[in-house]
Amino acid sequence: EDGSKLWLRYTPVSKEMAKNRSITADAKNPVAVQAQHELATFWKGQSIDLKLDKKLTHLKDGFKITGHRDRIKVTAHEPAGLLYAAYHLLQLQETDQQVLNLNVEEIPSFDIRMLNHWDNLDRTVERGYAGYSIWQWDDLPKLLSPRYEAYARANASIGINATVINNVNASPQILSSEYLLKLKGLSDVFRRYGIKVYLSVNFSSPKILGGTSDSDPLNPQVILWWRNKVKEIYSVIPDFGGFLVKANSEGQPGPQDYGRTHAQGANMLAAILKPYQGLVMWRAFVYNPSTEDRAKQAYQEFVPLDGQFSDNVIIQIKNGPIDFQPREPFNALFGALKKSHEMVEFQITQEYLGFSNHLVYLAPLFKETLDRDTYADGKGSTVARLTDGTLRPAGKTAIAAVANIGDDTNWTGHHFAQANWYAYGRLSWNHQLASEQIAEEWIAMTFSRDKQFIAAVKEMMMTSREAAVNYMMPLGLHHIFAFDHHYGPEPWGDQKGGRPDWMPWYYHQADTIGVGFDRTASGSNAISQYSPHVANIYGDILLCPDQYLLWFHHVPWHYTMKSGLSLWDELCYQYDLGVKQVRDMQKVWDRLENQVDQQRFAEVQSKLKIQAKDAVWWKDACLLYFQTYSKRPIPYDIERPVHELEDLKKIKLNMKHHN
Ligand code: BDP
Repeated sequence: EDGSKLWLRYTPVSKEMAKNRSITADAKNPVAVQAQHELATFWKGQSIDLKLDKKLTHLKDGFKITGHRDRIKVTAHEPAGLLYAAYHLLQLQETDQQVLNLNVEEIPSFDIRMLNHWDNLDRTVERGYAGYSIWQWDDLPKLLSPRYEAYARANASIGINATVINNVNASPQILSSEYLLKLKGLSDVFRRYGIKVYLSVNFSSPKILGGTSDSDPLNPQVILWWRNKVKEIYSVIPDFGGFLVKANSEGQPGPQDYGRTHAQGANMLAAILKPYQGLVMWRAFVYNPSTEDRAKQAYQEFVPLDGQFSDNVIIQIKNGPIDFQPREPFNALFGALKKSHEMVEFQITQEYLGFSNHLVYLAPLFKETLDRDTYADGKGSTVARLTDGTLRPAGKTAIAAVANIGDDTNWTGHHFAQANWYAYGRLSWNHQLASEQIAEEWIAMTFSRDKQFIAAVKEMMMTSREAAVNYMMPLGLHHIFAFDHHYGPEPWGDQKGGRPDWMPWYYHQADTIGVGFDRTASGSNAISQYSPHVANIYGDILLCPDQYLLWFHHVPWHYTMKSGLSLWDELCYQYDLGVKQVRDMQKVWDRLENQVDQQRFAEVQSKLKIQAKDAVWWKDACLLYFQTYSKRPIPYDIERPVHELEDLKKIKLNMKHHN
């Protein structure tokens, strides 16, 4: 049992049962045929009728299911809706739910439910912790690995319908004719599962690949190059989705290299894609080393451009204002852009959450952002409702997340990291689902349907994200990771000559008085980017929730917290709690030994050991380091540090980006 089957463990019906049934589809579309095939192979009931109904536009690519187990009718507006309905039925079957009197109507929350792969053409993966890229470029398009279909099927089973197959730090080479043909090989497989292909593009492609004098978006030669390239793409891949662009960010080229704005750059591409119904996802992840607080920069850059973006441009915004930290407040851009389409970008790959070594269930993190009320259009302006078309008219609505998939046998490095891929897909389909429900489904389909087993594992998953925050960066601390690889703690980190906005001291601001980043009016005033209601809460030290305290405030060590403890003591107890929570996760897992296959049990068990050791490492490193400022004792009822600070400072992990 190597985990390669993910949550797709349906067992085929017997030959006997298969004989006298009628599972019919009135559509000949390959996606509809796929739906019929899945049900014919795995559904244990009698008759199913799959129908397309062109009138049911309100369903989008969702579906309606009526009837009972032995007589079911599925209707959809799109062929993909039939496929999603098939997986819905199989999920009910696999999780032992009643299929009597079904009357289900599901309409997806977002039109475009997208994965972003940060895969390079040499098959390394930026921030990938599950081996090399699954795209075998050397063999494409001739040889199609069976993994491509398995990948597409897994995505379709949770509603994902779009994939950006290459890194946002994009090689221009992906747009070469040679690679476009390879891409066609992939897109032909994905199409049967309702998945469209998108590409990350390098803004300098015209110059590098096409030999134009520059890549200025207003240069007619440049525009002509893009126009021809886009034409070529659509001649090879007629349903191509569009471009994702990281421009003028972390050294990537962009329109600003030529004195043009993000809007000018995005609109140039959008105009060319428009006749093909193509889209531009333009990333808002921009910041520069300057005296300005990094957390404020994307807002400062993009808000003045609001109203200038074409209607087939969507601004793709990371969930928080810095960078996929274990916990961040929501990005102030959500709602602040009033006339531009916005979408959320999450990170499934655990760049800042212990790679594929730590068990961290991310549904609660995703929901924390989606459910946050920005108050941008009054009460109820959650990030989800601002981006799903409920509150503001939108063209196509979308959501994206950076994938954690690699060529490891179990796809994601850690068996439980599969749950994060699953959870992202389920939430992109329906952002109102509860994290608990998603966990239950996933456990039942991946491990066991035993009620007690599900309850125990769910409990472990549900605490795991808080545990990680507690042992890494409680109370709003952020970005105190080791330089570059972002695995272990390095609150003391200071690379000589390095960018200040990549140094931990920039973020924690520890001194003899206290710790935390003052983002109120007396500090960087990042708080002013939020709507007044939110700013009043986060900006007031008395009202600010503990979980964001050190994000927004520089707080004295002796400050009395809501708990009655001093800040210093509270910090110590939080780190200690994180360690204890991981120890508890170990206990829960060990107790389940007889209920899990040997291989997955042992593999998860040994990952939990790493996580427990890392948690102690984090706790000791952070407490011993911050203690050099607080000059206060670690409360005596807490486990004592087992490391010397000086030894921890010497740890040089040989963690390459690509391990
Ligand atoms: C950061 C990663 C970096 C990415 C960048 C991005 O450390 O590798 O290229 O985000 O999102 O989190 O562009």
